[in-house]
Amino acid sequence: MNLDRFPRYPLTFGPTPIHPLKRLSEHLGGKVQLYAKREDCNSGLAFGGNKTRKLEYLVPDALEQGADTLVSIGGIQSNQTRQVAAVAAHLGMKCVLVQENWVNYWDAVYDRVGNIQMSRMMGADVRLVADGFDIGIRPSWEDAMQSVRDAGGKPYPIPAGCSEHPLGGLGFVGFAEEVRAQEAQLGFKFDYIVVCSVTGSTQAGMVVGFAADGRADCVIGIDASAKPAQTRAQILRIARHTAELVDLGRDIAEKDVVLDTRYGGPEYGLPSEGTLEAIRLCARLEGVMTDPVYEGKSMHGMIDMVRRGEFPEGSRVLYAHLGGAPALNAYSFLFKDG
Ligand code: 1AC
Repeated sequence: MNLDRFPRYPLTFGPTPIHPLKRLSEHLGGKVQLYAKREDCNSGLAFGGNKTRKLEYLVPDALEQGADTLVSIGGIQSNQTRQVAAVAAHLGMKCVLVQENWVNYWDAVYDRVGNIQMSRMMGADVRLVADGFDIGIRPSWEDAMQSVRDAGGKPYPIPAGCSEHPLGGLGFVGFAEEVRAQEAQLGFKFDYIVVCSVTGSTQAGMVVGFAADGRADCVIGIDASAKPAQTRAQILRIARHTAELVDLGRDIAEKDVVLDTRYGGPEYGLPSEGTLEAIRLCARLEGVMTDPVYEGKSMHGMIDMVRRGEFPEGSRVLYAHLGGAPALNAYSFLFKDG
């Protein structure tokens, strides 16, 4: 496998920490050891997160092309767009963000706090669009790119989650390589890696990265799109493309993509009772914050699988914490009583 031939522009602090979730593991019976790898504190750029790791591989391409404006898309409380705004500010580039109406949730301040507040504060041109949730390529985003061209600028396209970008899977191939190096220091290997999936390139990159040592199907994706067929197809397609890019040396098969569809409901962006219980449990036992859109759903999945005995006794499970806590402000009503 050859990741090193792709230029990487450093935006993160370096390898992200791994730490045990001791009290949560004990609370759940102590038969499975849970750990977290903290992509949520990977950078000093507006709280970072998984997209910042991916953007390290897109930025050299944007600079090479002489682009002056990063153009991205997500929901109103998109973490992706906040991270793109931060990177644009850091590089001295302009930024246009299309924020679609992906979530059926109305809180008085939903479009003013959290991620979108920070994007505005970092100087991004934030454009609210009424279209609903879809992880594919969107006309609103293509229109935004055209508007930059019409104004004489040079846009650089960064699709939702960086996922449909040809280089979007590389960052999380690097994540797997980083985990392998950390495992060598820890003196053990993780049996499973739990990760939230919506637009697909985070899990796709991990599948390729862990395929290198035979662990592709140890990556347990937890669907948070509530449209898992589209998410699964996108993971598989991005993983196959990324495997070719890095010369993995073998094809990615259907069975390499494990996507658990039990925890994504009731809808994208809306938590179930189980999501909320997991968010509170993790916060109260570990002081680790997760959100109702992404990480609360993967935390729910991991906790529920431990409770059901789905991980064999003695397993070590690594929870990939991808970020997302800035969106919590937009859901303050749900947590008004804690
Ligand atoms: C859906 C890409 C995504 C975000 O935050 O915009 N994770």
